[in-house]
Amino acid sequence: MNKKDLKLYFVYGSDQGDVERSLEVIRQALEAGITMFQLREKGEGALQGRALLDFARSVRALTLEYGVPFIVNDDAALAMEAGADGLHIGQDDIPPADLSAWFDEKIVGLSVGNAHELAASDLQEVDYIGTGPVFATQSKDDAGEAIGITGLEWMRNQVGPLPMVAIGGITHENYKACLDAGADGAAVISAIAGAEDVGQAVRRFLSL
Ligand code: TZP
Ligand code: MG
Repeated sequence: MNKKDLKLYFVYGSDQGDVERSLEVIRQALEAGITMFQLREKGEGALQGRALLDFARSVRALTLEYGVPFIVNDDAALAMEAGADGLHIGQDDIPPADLSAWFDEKIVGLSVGNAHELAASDLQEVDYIGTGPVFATQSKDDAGEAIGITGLEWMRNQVGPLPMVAIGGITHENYKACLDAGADGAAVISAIAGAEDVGQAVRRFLSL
């Protein structure tokens, strides 16, 4: 992968099944210049089955239109069926080495938040890591303790040149500090999805 794609990585789902609104948010974010997109379908009202596949295919089409890599969270089968560019997995998901050969040429991201998770991770088949939560987040109940800028710096020193994206509580106010700590970019949910003007929020990140 190109680590530049991690610069502003928007993570989002159908927003409690409201597909039309969600696709509009994603289009606005793409139009404004997000560099990567992850479909993370979680929580109350999450789409399932055919509806989720249809949604994923719509996102696939949109991301192709803008030439932005499209990553699916957790669900390897959905990533394959939707023709995604890759998969993002957590510590409790399928180990990267057990993924089907289909993913050999795709982008595989793994969440690695701290020393314990790093020790438990085989990074051989991993194209980038997502490190956090850097700051407190409302977007993931089991995100664990915030590692702060010092945690991010520590991880950069451990993983050398491996592409690394900061995640968790990233805002316009702390984005630059994450880059300065060695992150190639930030993965963001609420500071984009929750913004009054999605396009403006994206452009402001990209100007920092
Ligand atoms: N993984 C670690 S923190 C987090 C995920 C998915 C949530 C990030 O969301 P936000 O709203 O940008 O803090
Ligand atoms: Mg997961």
